[in-house]
Amino acid sequence: MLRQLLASAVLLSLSSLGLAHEFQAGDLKIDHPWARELPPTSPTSAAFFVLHNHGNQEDRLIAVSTPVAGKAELHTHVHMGEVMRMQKVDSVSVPAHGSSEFVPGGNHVMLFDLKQPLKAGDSYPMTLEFEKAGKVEVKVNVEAAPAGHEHQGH
Ligand SMILES: [Cu+2]
Repeated sequence: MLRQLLASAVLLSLSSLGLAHEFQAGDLKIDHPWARELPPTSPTSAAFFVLHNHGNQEDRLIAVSTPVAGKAELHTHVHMGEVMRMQKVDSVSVPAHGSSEFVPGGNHVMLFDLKQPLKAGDSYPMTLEFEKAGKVEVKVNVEAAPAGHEHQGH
C-alpha cells in the first residue's frame, strides 16, 4: 500500500513537471506552449501559450514558424455579429510588465498544412520572433484535452 502511494506520488510529480515548461527570450518568458490533439485528418491546428514581459518596454510577437506546418499565422478571434470569427493579425503586443495570453477562443498561432498528425504526448519545435527580443525556439506539447487550471494564476 505504501509502495503504491509512493509510486503514484512519483508519477504525479513527473507529470506536473512535464506540464510546466517555459522558455526565455530577453525579458520575455514563454509559458507552457501547447496544442490540442486533433484527428489525423485535420490539416490545421493551433498553438497556445502565455507571454510574460518582465521588462520596461512593450514587445511584440511578429512572426511564428514551425517545421511541422507549411504555414503558421498569428490569429485572433473577433465578433462578427453573433459569431466569433478568426482573423489574421500582423503582430500581438506584450505590454511592459504585462502578459499576453494565447488561448482557445482568443489569440492563437494557427498552423496550416500540417506535415504530420499531432498526437498527444508528442512535442514539436516552434520559433517565435519578437520585435525586440528576437527569435526563440520553444517546444510545443501536444495534449489530449484542453489544459485547465494549471494555466491560471501565474
Ligand atoms: Cu486561427
